[in-house]
Amino acid sequence: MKEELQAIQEEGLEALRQVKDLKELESLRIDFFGRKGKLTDVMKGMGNLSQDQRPIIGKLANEIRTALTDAFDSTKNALESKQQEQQLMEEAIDVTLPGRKPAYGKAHPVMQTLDRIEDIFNQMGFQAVTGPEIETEHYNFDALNTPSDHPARDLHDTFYLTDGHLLRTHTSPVQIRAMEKQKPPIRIIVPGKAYRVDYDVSHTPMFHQVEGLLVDRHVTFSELKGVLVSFAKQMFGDQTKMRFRPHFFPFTEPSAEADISCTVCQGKGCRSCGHTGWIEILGAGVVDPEVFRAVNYDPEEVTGFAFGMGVERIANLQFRIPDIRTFYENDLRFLGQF
Ligand code: 2U9
Repeated sequence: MKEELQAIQEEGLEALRQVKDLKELESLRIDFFGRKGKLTDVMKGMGNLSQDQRPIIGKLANEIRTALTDAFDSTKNALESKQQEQQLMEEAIDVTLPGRKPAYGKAHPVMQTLDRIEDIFNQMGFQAVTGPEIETEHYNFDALNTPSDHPARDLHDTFYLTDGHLLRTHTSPVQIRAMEKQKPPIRIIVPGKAYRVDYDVSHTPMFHQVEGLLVDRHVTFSELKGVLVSFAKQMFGDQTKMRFRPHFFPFTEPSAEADISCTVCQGKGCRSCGHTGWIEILGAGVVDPEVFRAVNYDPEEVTGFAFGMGVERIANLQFRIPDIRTFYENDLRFLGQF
Protein backbone atom coordinates (compact mmCIF):
# COMPACT_ATOMS: atom_id res chain seq x y z
CA MET A 1 0.00 0.00 0.00
CA LYS A 2 2.92 2.25 0.78
CA GLU A 3 4.23 1.77 -2.79
CA GLU A 4 0.77 2.35 -4.19
CA LEU A 5 0.49 5.68 -2.32
CA GLN A 6 3.93 6.76 -3.44
CA ALA A 7 3.10 5.84 -7.03
CA ILE A 8 -0.06 7.95 -6.83
CA GLN A 9 2.02 10.87 -5.51
CA GLU A 10 4.53 10.48 -8.35
CA GLU A 11 1.76 10.17 -10.92
CA GLY A 12 -0.06 13.19 -9.49
CA LEU A 13 3.02 15.42 -9.44
CA GLU A 14 3.90 14.40 -12.98
CA ALA A 15 0.37 15.05 -14.20
CA LEU A 16 0.46 18.50 -12.58
CA ARG A 17 3.68 19.32 -14.42
CA GLN A 18 1.94 18.47 -17.74
CA VAL A 19 -1.38 20.23 -17.08
CA LYS A 20 -2.10 23.06 -19.54
CA ASP A 21 -5.18 24.86 -18.30
CA LEU A 22 -7.69 25.17 -15.47
CA LYS A 23 -10.14 22.81 -17.16
CA GLU A 24 -7.56 20.02 -17.29
CA LEU A 25 -6.60 20.76 -13.68
CA GLU A 26 -10.20 20.36 -12.54
CA SER A 27 -10.51 16.94 -14.22
CA LEU A 28 -7.23 15.90 -12.59
CA ARG A 29 -8.58 16.98 -9.20
CA ILE A 30 -11.61 14.74 -9.70
CA ASP A 31 -9.30 11.89 -10.85
CA PHE A 32 -7.29 12.04 -7.64
CA PHE A 33 -9.52 13.49 -4.93
CA GLY A 34 -13.02 12.80 -6.24
CA ARG A 35 -15.37 10.27 -4.64
CA LYS A 36 -14.10 7.61 -6.98
CA GLY A 37 -10.64 9.19 -7.24
CA LYS A 38 -7.32 7.33 -7.04
CA LEU A 39 -6.39 8.58 -3.59
CA THR A 40 -9.86 8.03 -2.19
CA ASP A 41 -9.76 4.44 -3.53
CA VAL A 42 -6.53 3.63 -1.71
CA MET A 43 -7.76 5.24 1.52
CA LYS A 44 -10.85 3.03 1.38
CA GLY A 45 -8.53 0.00 1.60
CA MET A 46 -7.14 1.22 4.97
CA GLY A 47 -9.78 -0.81 6.83
CA ASN A 48 -8.07 -4.04 5.76
CA LEU A 49 -4.72 -3.07 7.30
CA SER A 50 -3.39 -4.54 10.53
CA GLN A 51 -3.53 -2.48 13.74
CA ASP A 52 0.16 -1.58 13.62
CA GLN A 53 0.26 -0.75 9.91
CA ARG A 54 -2.78 1.49 9.97
CA PRO A 55 -1.24 4.56 11.76
CA ILE A 56 1.91 4.36 9.66
CA ILE A 57 0.08 4.15 6.37
CA GLY A 58 -2.53 6.63 7.65
CA LYS A 59 0.20 9.17 8.37
CA LEU A 60 1.84 8.57 5.00
CA ALA A 61 -1.51 8.89 3.22
CA ASN A 62 -2.15 12.22 4.95
CA GLU A 63 1.31 13.51 4.06
CA ILE A 64 0.81 12.52 0.43
CA ARG A 65 -2.67 14.07 0.36
CA THR A 66 -1.28 17.33 1.82
CA ALA A 67 1.66 17.35 -0.61
CA LEU A 68 -0.63 16.74 -3.59
CA THR A 69 -3.17 19.33 -2.39
CA ASP A 70 -0.38 21.93 -2.02
CA ALA A 71 0.92 21.08 -5.51
CA PHE A 72 -2.62 21.38 -6.91
CA ASP A 73 -3.08 24.77 -5.25
CA SER A 74 0.15 26.22 -6.51
CA THR A 75 -0.48 24.88 -10.03
CA LYS A 76 -3.94 26.46 -9.89
CA ASN A 77 -2.49 29.82 -8.82
CA ALA A 78 0.10 29.69 -11.61
CA LEU A 79 -2.52 28.79 -14.25
CA GLU A 80 -4.85 31.53 -13.05
CA SER A 81 -2.19 34.23 -13.29
CA LYS A 82 -1.17 32.91 -16.70
CA GLN A 83 -4.78 33.12 -17.88
CA GLN A 84 -5.22 36.64 -16.49
CA GLU A 85 -2.01 37.78 -18.14
CA GLN A 86 -3.18 36.37 -21.48
CA GLN A 87 -6.53 38.11 -21.12
CA LEU A 88 -4.80 41.43 -20.38
CA MET A 89 -2.62 40.96 -23.44
CA GLU A 90 -5.64 40.26 -25.66
CA GLU A 91 -7.62 43.22 -24.33
CA ALA A 92 -4.70 45.64 -24.44
CA ILE A 93 -5.47 48.97 -26.17
CA ASP A 94 -2.93 50.22 -28.65
CA VAL A 95 -2.83 53.90 -27.76
CA THR A 96 -0.65 54.65 -30.78
CA LEU A 97 -3.45 53.75 -33.25
CA PRO A 98 -5.10 56.77 -34.97
CA GLY A 99 -8.51 57.72 -33.49
CA ARG A 100 -11.80 57.08 -35.27
CA LYS A 101 -13.45 60.28 -36.48
CA PRO A 102 -16.98 60.64 -35.07
CA ALA A 103 -19.63 61.54 -37.66
CA TYR A 104 -20.95 64.96 -36.60
CA GLY A 105 -24.50 65.89 -37.54
CA LYS A 106 -25.39 69.45 -38.47
CA ALA A 107 -28.47 71.53 -39.14
CA HIS A 108 -30.30 70.78 -42.40
CA PRO A 109 -29.50 73.50 -45.00
CA VAL A 110 -33.15 74.65 -45.05
CA MET A 111 -33.00 75.03 -41.24
CA GLN A 112 -29.71 76.96 -41.51
CA THR A 113 -31.40 79.40 -43.88
CA LEU A 114 -34.52 79.59 -41.69
CA ASP A 115 -32.36 80.36 -38.62
CA ARG A 116 -30.56 83.15 -40.50
CA ILE A 117 -33.87 84.70 -41.70
CA GLU A 118 -35.24 84.55 -38.14
CA ASP A 119 -32.10 86.20 -36.72
CA ILE A 120 -32.35 89.12 -39.15
CA PHE A 121 -36.01 89.80 -38.37
CA ASN A 122 -35.46 89.31 -34.62
CA GLN A 123 -32.86 92.06 -34.74
CA MET A 124 -35.47 94.31 -36.36
CA GLY A 125 -37.83 93.64 -33.45
CA PHE A 126 -40.02 90.87 -34.92
CA GLN A 127 -40.94 88.05 -32.57
CA ALA A 128 -41.36 84.50 -33.89
CA VAL A 129 -44.71 82.81 -33.26
CA THR A 130 -45.95 79.40 -34.40
CA GLY A 131 -49.31 77.68 -34.81
CA PRO A 132 -51.08 74.51 -36.01
CA GLU A 133 -50.31 72.88 -39.38
CA ILE A 134 -53.83 71.39 -39.53
CA GLU A 135 -56.22 74.28 -40.05
CA THR A 136 -59.82 75.12 -40.87
CA GLU A 137 -61.00 76.79 -44.09
CA HIS A 138 -61.90 79.78 -41.97
CA TYR A 139 -58.34 80.49 -40.76
CA ASN A 140 -56.60 79.39 -43.96
CA PHE A 141 -58.88 81.16 -46.49
CA ASP A 142 -62.02 83.00 -45.25
CA ALA A 143 -60.34 85.25 -42.66
CA LEU A 144 -57.68 86.06 -45.27
CA ASN A 145 -60.24 87.50 -47.67
CA THR A 146 -59.83 84.62 -50.12
CA PRO A 147 -63.00 84.27 -52.26
CA SER A 148 -64.81 80.92 -52.20
CA ASP A 149 -64.02 80.40 -55.90
CA HIS A 150 -60.30 81.28 -55.59
CA PRO A 151 -58.13 78.70 -57.41
CA ALA A 152 -55.93 78.21 -54.28
CA ARG A 153 -58.96 76.52 -52.67
CA ASP A 154 -59.09 73.98 -55.47
CA LEU A 155 -58.73 70.26 -54.63
CA HIS A 156 -55.76 70.24 -57.00
CA ASP A 157 -53.91 72.82 -54.90
CA THR A 158 -54.90 72.14 -51.29
CA PHE A 159 -54.61 68.95 -49.22
CA TYR A 160 -58.07 68.59 -47.66
CA LEU A 161 -58.56 66.40 -44.60
CA THR A 162 -61.87 65.27 -43.10
CA ASP A 163 -64.37 67.42 -41.10
CA GLY A 164 -63.59 70.66 -42.96
CA HIS A 165 -59.93 70.52 -41.99
CA LEU A 166 -56.96 70.98 -44.31
CA LEU A 167 -53.16 71.22 -44.24
CA ARG A 168 -52.41 74.95 -44.12
CA THR A 169 -51.31 76.24 -47.52
CA HIS A 170 -49.38 79.11 -45.93
CA THR A 171 -48.47 80.17 -42.40
CA SER A 172 -50.88 83.16 -42.59
CA PRO A 173 -53.55 81.55 -40.31
CA VAL A 174 -51.08 81.99 -37.45
CA GLN A 175 -51.16 85.79 -37.93
CA ILE A 176 -54.98 85.69 -37.81
CA ARG A 177 -54.82 83.72 -34.54
CA ALA A 178 -52.21 86.15 -33.16
CA MET A 179 -54.42 89.18 -33.95
CA GLU A 180 -57.42 87.46 -32.33
CA LYS A 181 -55.38 87.03 -29.14
CA GLN A 182 -53.54 90.34 -29.07
CA LYS A 183 -54.39 94.02 -29.63
CA PRO A 184 -52.14 96.15 -31.88
CA PRO A 185 -49.26 96.97 -32.08
CA ILE A 186 -48.05 93.66 -33.51
CA ARG A 187 -44.66 92.84 -34.92
CA ILE A 188 -44.30 89.11 -35.59
CA ILE A 189 -42.75 86.62 -37.96
CA VAL A 190 -44.20 83.17 -38.51
CA PRO A 191 -41.74 80.47 -39.53
CA GLY A 192 -43.12 77.02 -40.30
CA LYS A 193 -44.22 74.30 -42.70
CA ALA A 194 -46.88 74.79 -45.36
CA TYR A 195 -48.43 72.29 -47.78
CA ARG A 196 -49.57 72.51 -51.38
CA VAL A 197 -50.29 69.95 -54.10
CA ASP A 198 -47.21 70.73 -56.16
CA TYR A 199 -44.06 68.88 -57.22
CA ASP A 200 -41.36 70.07 -59.62
CA VAL A 201 -37.81 71.54 -59.52
CA SER A 202 -38.99 74.54 -57.51
CA HIS A 203 -41.88 72.99 -55.51
CA THR A 204 -42.25 70.23 -52.93
CA PRO A 205 -45.63 69.29 -51.34
CA MET A 206 -44.25 70.36 -47.95
CA PHE A 207 -42.17 73.52 -47.83
CA HIS A 208 -41.20 76.19 -45.33
CA GLN A 209 -42.27 79.78 -45.16
CA VAL A 210 -41.41 82.79 -43.13
CA GLU A 211 -44.21 85.32 -43.11
CA GLY A 212 -44.20 88.63 -41.30
CA LEU A 213 -46.87 90.99 -40.01
CA LEU A 214 -46.55 94.47 -38.56
CA VAL A 215 -49.66 96.35 -37.39
CA ASP A 216 -49.69 99.77 -35.77
CA ARG A 217 -50.96 103.30 -36.35
CA HIS A 218 -49.72 105.02 -39.53
CA VAL A 219 -47.88 102.03 -41.03
CA THR A 220 -47.28 102.51 -44.77
CA PHE A 221 -45.72 100.77 -47.76
CA SER A 222 -42.53 102.80 -47.05
CA GLU A 223 -41.95 100.99 -43.75
CA LEU A 224 -42.49 97.70 -45.57
CA LYS A 225 -39.86 98.62 -48.16
CA GLY A 226 -37.41 99.74 -45.48
CA VAL A 227 -37.71 96.45 -43.58
CA LEU A 228 -37.46 94.26 -46.69
CA VAL A 229 -34.50 96.12 -48.25
CA SER A 230 -32.67 95.85 -44.93
CA PHE A 231 -33.47 92.12 -44.83
CA ALA A 232 -32.24 91.58 -48.42
CA LYS A 233 -28.95 93.38 -47.78
CA GLN A 234 -28.27 91.42 -44.58
CA MET A 235 -29.23 88.13 -46.19
CA PHE A 236 -27.51 88.47 -49.57
CA GLY A 237 -24.87 91.17 -49.01
CA ASP A 238 -24.75 94.95 -48.80
CA GLN A 239 -24.43 95.40 -52.59
CA THR A 240 -27.86 93.73 -53.12
CA LYS A 241 -30.48 95.85 -54.91
CA MET A 242 -34.22 95.30 -54.54
CA ARG A 243 -37.17 96.19 -56.76
CA PHE A 244 -40.92 95.90 -56.24
CA ARG A 245 -43.36 94.88 -58.97
CA PRO A 246 -47.13 95.31 -58.57
CA HIS A 247 -48.94 92.03 -57.86
CA PHE A 248 -52.20 90.75 -56.41
CA PHE A 249 -52.90 88.81 -53.19
CA PRO A 250 -56.38 88.54 -51.64
CA PHE A 251 -55.05 89.54 -48.20
CA THR A 252 -53.02 92.65 -49.12
CA GLU A 253 -53.79 95.82 -51.09
CA PRO A 254 -51.65 97.16 -52.64
CA SER A 255 -49.51 94.07 -53.15
CA ALA A 256 -46.11 93.52 -54.68
CA GLU A 257 -43.58 90.89 -55.54
CA ALA A 258 -39.99 91.79 -54.65
CA ASP A 259 -36.89 90.86 -56.64
CA ILE A 260 -33.25 91.12 -55.67
CA SER A 261 -30.35 91.75 -58.05
CA CYS A 262 -29.11 88.36 -59.24
CA THR A 263 -26.74 86.77 -56.70
CA VAL A 264 -24.79 85.07 -59.48
CA CYS A 265 -24.17 87.93 -61.95
CA GLN A 266 -24.87 90.93 -59.65
CA GLY A 267 -27.60 92.13 -61.99
CA LYS A 268 -25.71 91.92 -65.29
CA GLY A 269 -27.88 89.09 -66.60
CA CYS A 270 -27.02 85.40 -66.72
CA ARG A 271 -28.62 81.97 -67.07
CA SER A 272 -29.63 81.86 -63.35
CA CYS A 273 -31.77 85.00 -63.64
CA GLY A 274 -33.08 84.27 -67.14
CA HIS A 275 -30.87 87.15 -68.37
CA THR A 276 -33.03 89.71 -66.55
CA GLY A 277 -30.56 90.53 -63.76
CA TRP A 278 -33.36 90.03 -61.16
CA ILE A 279 -34.52 87.13 -59.01
CA GLU A 280 -37.91 87.01 -57.27
CA ILE A 281 -37.62 86.28 -53.55
CA LEU A 282 -40.85 87.26 -51.80
CA GLY A 283 -44.33 88.73 -51.88
CA ALA A 284 -45.66 91.51 -49.69
CA GLY A 285 -48.26 94.21 -49.31
CA VAL A 286 -50.36 96.46 -47.11
CA VAL A 287 -52.88 94.39 -45.12
CA ASP A 288 -56.34 94.50 -46.69
CA PRO A 289 -58.97 96.20 -44.43
CA GLU A 290 -61.19 93.09 -44.86
CA VAL A 291 -58.56 91.02 -43.00
CA PHE A 292 -58.62 93.47 -40.08
CA ARG A 293 -62.42 93.33 -39.97
CA ALA A 294 -62.25 89.51 -39.67
CA VAL A 295 -60.28 89.87 -36.42
CA ASN A 296 -62.19 92.89 -35.05
CA TYR A 297 -59.38 95.38 -35.63
CA ASP A 298 -60.57 98.80 -36.75
CA PRO A 299 -59.04 99.55 -40.20
CA GLU A 300 -59.70 103.27 -39.59
CA GLU A 301 -57.36 103.15 -36.60
CA VAL A 302 -54.61 100.79 -37.64
CA THR A 303 -52.77 99.82 -40.78
CA GLY A 304 -50.17 97.14 -41.36
CA PHE A 305 -47.92 95.39 -43.75
CA ALA A 306 -47.29 91.71 -44.37
CA PHE A 307 -44.81 89.69 -46.35
CA GLY A 308 -44.12 86.06 -47.13
CA MET A 309 -41.21 84.08 -48.51
CA GLY A 310 -40.44 80.45 -49.30
CA VAL A 311 -37.41 79.29 -47.28
CA GLU A 312 -36.36 76.60 -49.78
CA ARG A 313 -36.24 79.27 -52.48
CA ILE A 314 -33.92 81.44 -50.34
CA ALA A 315 -31.78 78.39 -49.44
CA ASN A 316 -31.68 77.65 -53.16
CA LEU A 317 -30.11 81.04 -53.87
CA GLN A 318 -27.85 80.93 -50.81
CA PHE A 319 -26.40 77.48 -51.62
CA ARG A 320 -26.94 77.56 -55.42
CA ILE A 321 -29.01 74.37 -55.56
CA PRO A 322 -30.80 73.99 -58.91
CA ASP A 323 -33.52 71.53 -57.73
CA ILE A 324 -35.16 72.06 -54.31
CA ARG A 325 -36.40 68.46 -54.22
CA THR A 326 -32.82 67.39 -53.34
CA PHE A 327 -33.32 68.99 -49.91
CA TYR A 328 -35.79 66.24 -49.08
CA GLU A 329 -34.13 63.14 -50.52
CA ASN A 330 -32.23 62.70 -47.23
CA ASP A 331 -28.96 61.92 -49.00
CA LEU A 332 -26.33 62.64 -46.33
CA ARG A 333 -23.66 63.11 -49.02
CA PHE A 334 -25.70 66.04 -50.34
CA LEU A 335 -26.80 67.42 -46.97
CA GLY A 336 -23.31 67.16 -45.43
CA GLN A 337 -21.92 69.78 -47.85
CA PHE A 338 -23.64 72.77 -46.26
C1 2U9 B 1 -52.18 88.22 -42.79
C2 2U9 B 1 -52.21 89.24 -43.70
C3 2U9 B 1 -51.39 89.20 -44.79
C4 2U9 B 1 -48.67 87.30 -46.18
C5 2U9 B 1 -48.10 87.44 -47.54
C6 2U9 B 1 -47.14 86.90 -49.46
C7 2U9 B 1 -47.46 88.20 -49.69
C8 2U9 B 1 -46.48 86.02 -50.44
C9 2U9 B 1 -45.65 83.86 -50.94
C10 2U9 B 1 -44.20 83.94 -51.05
C11 2U9 B 1 -43.68 82.70 -51.65
C12 2U9 B 1 -45.95 82.50 -50.44
O1 2U9 B 1 -44.08 80.76 -50.07
S1 2U9 B 1 -44.69 81.46 -51.08
O2 2U9 B 1 -45.26 80.75 -52.16
N1 2U9 B 1 -46.24 84.80 -50.04
O3 2U9 B 1 -46.21 86.41 -51.55
N2 2U9 B 1 -47.53 86.47 -48.23
S2 2U9 B 1 -48.18 88.86 -48.34
O4 2U9 B 1 -49.71 88.17 -46.06
C13 2U9 B 1 -50.52 88.18 -44.97
C14 2U9 B 1 -50.47 87.15 -44.06
C15 2U9 B 1 -51.31 87.18 -42.96
C16 2U9 B 1 -53.09 88.23 -41.60
